[in-house]
Amino acid sequence: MSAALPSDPADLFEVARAGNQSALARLLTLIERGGPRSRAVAALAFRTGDTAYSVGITGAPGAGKSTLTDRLITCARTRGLDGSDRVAVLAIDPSSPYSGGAILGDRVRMPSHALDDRVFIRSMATRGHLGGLSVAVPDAVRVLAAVGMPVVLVETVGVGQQEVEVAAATDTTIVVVNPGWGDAIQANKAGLLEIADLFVINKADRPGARETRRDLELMLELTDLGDWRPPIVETVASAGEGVDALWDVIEEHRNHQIESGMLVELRRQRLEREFHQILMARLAEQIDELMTTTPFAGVTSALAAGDLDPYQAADRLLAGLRDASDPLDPPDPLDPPSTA
Ligand SMILES: Nc1nc2c(ncn2[C@@H]2O[C@H](COP(=O)(O)OP(=O)(O)O)[C@@H](O)[C@H]2O)c(=O)[nH]1
Ligand SMILES: [Mg+2]
Repeated sequence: MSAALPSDPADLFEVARAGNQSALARLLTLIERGGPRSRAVAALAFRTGDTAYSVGITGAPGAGKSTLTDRLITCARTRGLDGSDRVAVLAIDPSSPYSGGAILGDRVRMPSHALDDRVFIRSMATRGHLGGLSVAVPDAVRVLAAVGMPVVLVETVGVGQQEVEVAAATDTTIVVVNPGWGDAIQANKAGLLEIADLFVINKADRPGARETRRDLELMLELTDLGDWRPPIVETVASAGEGVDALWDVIEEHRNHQIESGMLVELRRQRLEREFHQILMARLAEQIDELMTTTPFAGVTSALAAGDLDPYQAADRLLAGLRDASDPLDPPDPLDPPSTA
């Protein structure tokens, strides 16, 4: 399996499409790292037009997301989605117990899964990727789709705003809570409520599941819902209880999205958001670069000296960005911005 992999992204795709998991892992590493090769991989994946149905699993640390994901892999393998039994997992939660492409638990209990080339599991970090998680994850999902993965499960810890956004960028978003959740996690409750297509009360073996359900139902009543009312499913992921019912609800939501035309519309909106994120990240990068150039150091000193107010300083910088498209006529940033 350690045969040398091609370095050209197009060749890597070909090998990955033939089922080579190391090649697929390499493609995702390139995506993570950012830079020109990442762009090449992203472009190749995008051009195929292939899509995967993505399911986000988010919630507080310890809620049971990884355990649940583990169970959902089994559902995907045995029941499939849309007639396919392949499945990929992207773990964005750094504490997830996946190591070296193996998920602890099932793989240990079922050694045959260790060689299961129909399951691909990957933890993701996005240190080098411009735009961070919110751009790297959609890229990664498209790479997985392009090599033939029909379903991608994305485990994200629902604490930061960016993580919540990543979870929201999946076709079906599952918010995992536990009994007693109402009092425990106030911080990002509103954010999580907003993105949930369905709720899972995991650890339903513990006291308080009924109260948590009531709590959620009450909140849903106060929320302006569209034509999909997020169902609430109780599970005991550690024992595999309720997971089949959860898979049913995922399928239901997927069918609803397809039949209502929402899937196409939401994917279009997400692509637009992605485009916006990339633009923002690139502009931020350009601004940082400009700030290190001598003329713009002048703007900063003029600001410090009180000759420019912060708005004027920003005007100068933006004028510089606009005019930077003409490298033969670099603008003097201390000149008043052109009114053209
Ligand atoms: N009692 C109980 N424990 C569970 C259940 N599901 C998961 N756990 C345990 O909760 C802990 C955290 O689970 P994990 O899946 O790593 O949570 P994550 O941080 O959300 O991914 C582990 O010790 C699990 O065995 C459940 O349904 N009931
Ligand atoms: Mg986890």
